This record gives sequence, C-alpha cells and structure tokens, in this order.
Amino acid sequence: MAEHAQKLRVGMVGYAFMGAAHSHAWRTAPRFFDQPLVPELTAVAGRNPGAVAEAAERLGWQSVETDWRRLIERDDIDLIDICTPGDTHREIAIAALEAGKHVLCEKPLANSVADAEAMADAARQASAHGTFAMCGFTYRRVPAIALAKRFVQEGRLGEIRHVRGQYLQDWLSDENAPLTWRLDKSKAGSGALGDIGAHVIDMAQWVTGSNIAGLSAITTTFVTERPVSGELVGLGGAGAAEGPKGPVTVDDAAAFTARFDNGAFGVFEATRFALGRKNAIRLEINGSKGSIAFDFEDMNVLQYFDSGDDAEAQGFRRIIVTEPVHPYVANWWPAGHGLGYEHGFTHQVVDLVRDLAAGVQPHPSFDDALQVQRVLDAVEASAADGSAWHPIA
Ligand code: SOE
Repeated sequence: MAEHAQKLRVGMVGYAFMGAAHSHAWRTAPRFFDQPLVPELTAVAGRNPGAVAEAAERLGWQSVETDWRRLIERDDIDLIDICTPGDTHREIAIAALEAGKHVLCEKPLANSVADAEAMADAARQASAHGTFAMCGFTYRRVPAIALAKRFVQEGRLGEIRHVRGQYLQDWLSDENAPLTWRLDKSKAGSGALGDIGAHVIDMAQWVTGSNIAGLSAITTTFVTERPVSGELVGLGGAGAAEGPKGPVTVDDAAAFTARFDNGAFGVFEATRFALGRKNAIRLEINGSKGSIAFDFEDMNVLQYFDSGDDAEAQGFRRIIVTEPVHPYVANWWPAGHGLGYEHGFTHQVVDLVRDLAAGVQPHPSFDDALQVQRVLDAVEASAADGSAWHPIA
C-alpha cells in the first residue's frame, strides 16, 4: 500500500450485509492493487447509536454518525457509499452529489423509474464538475464475466443471437421464512425482480454491449403472507409458524422474453424459490461463431465454445479463470487458486478509485442503472398487462 498516496475519504451509509461487503472491499483493495488514491474508512452512518458503533469497530470505520445528512456535511469525506434499501437511495445520492461528493450506490438504483431519472440527472450535472456516481452491479467485476465481455468485444462469438439469463436462489422457499424488508415493496421496490433480476439484466446488457429494447413478462407471488418475526438464517430461514403474519407486497419470481437492440433474443428468469440453487446467476450467450456460459456457483469457470475448432474436437471447454492473463487475477493468488463472492466488490472499488483519480466516469453509471430500472419497470407493467409487449423507452 503506497503510504504517501493521496486519500479517498469514504463515508458509508448502512452496515448490514452489503455494508460489510463494501467495508471489506475498501479495506482490501489498496492492499492487493496499486491504487492512485488510498481509500480511508472515515465514517459510517446508521440510526441506532449502539449498533453503528459496534459495526464501526467490527468493520474498521474510524468514526460514526447517526444521521446520513451529517456524513454529507463533513469536510473530511470525499465519497458517499450507499448500502441501504432502495427507498432511501434517491434522497441520499442527490444530496451527496449536490454537496460535491462522489457516490457509490447499491443496486437496484432506485425503487421507481422517476427516482432513477432524478438520480441520473443529478449524476449528469455533477459529472460536469468532476463529481461522479456509480451503481453497484458487482458481478461485472467477476473475472469470468469480465473475460466473457472481452470475448464478445474481440468478436469471438460473432453476431449475438441468443441471451439466456437466470438468477436463481432458494432462501424464500420455506413459507415461514420471516417477512423482511426485501419483501416490502415500499422499501425494496420489487422482489426477486429488482433484488437479483436487476443483476442479470445488467450483466447481460454489459457483456453483449446491447440493451434490451422490449419485453413480455410474467411475475408471481407464491407466498402472500409471512410471519412478522422469527429467526433469520442467512437472508431467509424459517420463522414462527404460529403468531402474526404480514403481507408480502413484492414478486417472488419473474420471467420474461426480450429482444435486444442488436436483434438478439433474450430469455430471463429471477426467483428466490429455486430449491437447491443458492446463488446461481447464470448467463449463456450464443453467437454466430461461438458461445459462452457462466454460472456463479462455479464462478472461477467460463465455458466457451468455438465453432472454429476442429470438428472432431469441438465442444464447450471449461476455462479455469484463475490465471494471470485473466481480468483482475494477477493481483491475487498464485495461478490456479481461485476467487470468491467478495472479490467482485474489491474489484469494484479498484476500478472506481482508478476512474475517480483519472477524472473519468466509472461504470456502471447512473444512466446505465437507469436503463436497468426501465427494464424492471417494463417487466412489472407487462405482467400487469397480461404479458403485453412493452418497448423500453
Ligand atoms: C439477496 O438476494 C442478495 O443478497 C442480493 O441482494 C445481492 O445483490 C446478491 O449479490 C446476492 O443475493
């Protein structure tokens, strides 16, 4: 870590699962990558004084605030990192950008297109003054996905024809899993669709370099009421079967067919009820010359089919994405040793800090995230409309 490098002083809002993942990334990035600015974990904000103090101690933050507004007022903070539910993103992000702070905001960008538009407007205005905003679609930074993007750019797949995207989890399968904020539309915006579908939509658009132009969708809620209390195991688990229940106000699963700007066909699915699938974010792309396939449950592997191979030797090959020639990998362990979930967050910090130091817009920008929000909105509108085709404006 360069001792005399200039600092990037970070103020983080929220400290639960995502806050912990981001804290780890801010701490780790400068220890493995040469960074033009060294992140400093300056302050973390949360409403509960005892809990935020405990989190600061555990996650490595130097000071605490109990109001995010105070974090934004502080002169010793350069960037606001938003790790709170979607209903808070708009207010925090716009206030931070207007105060001249860079912003990293968790996904999905917002709970509505109107909020996302306001945020993207604020980000465009701020960028004219060298203040930048980025949205945390971290899977772009999984080495195998970055390699897939490189293959598409190099033309190895040829013309893209099919895009198959899935994000499958199972932590809501038990009908007594407790009612958490992720099941409350006023906080989360939507269910499986925004929480995990947003990731695979962003991933597909980014890897192919083409946006979804229109779609037809279905959504469902399998379990409409859940216990209001109970012990969480991971994000779900089994709550009290007896006792009060409250309404689930979001989708449990969403699926849609789509057409991309480049003419490719898309088929997408997002669910938190796929028993046995733990974090299966999957992408398969078939082009005129080759194909790729990825599954996060085997995240250090990219499958690649090259139609130029000898006919007798043709087949999907498993590229083990653990070699120094692969994106991000050279800075980690000796060849062959593999990376995990947290590395995507670290790479996100590495790229963000590099771009901020260079004064260039990091990706995904709020405009990129607004495009994802439009797709989420179209899915809900189409499902409500009997699966009618909805073009993306
Ligand atoms: C829960 O479904 C969740 O934690 C998402 O909120 C994250 O964005 C995803 O990376 C893993 O699953």
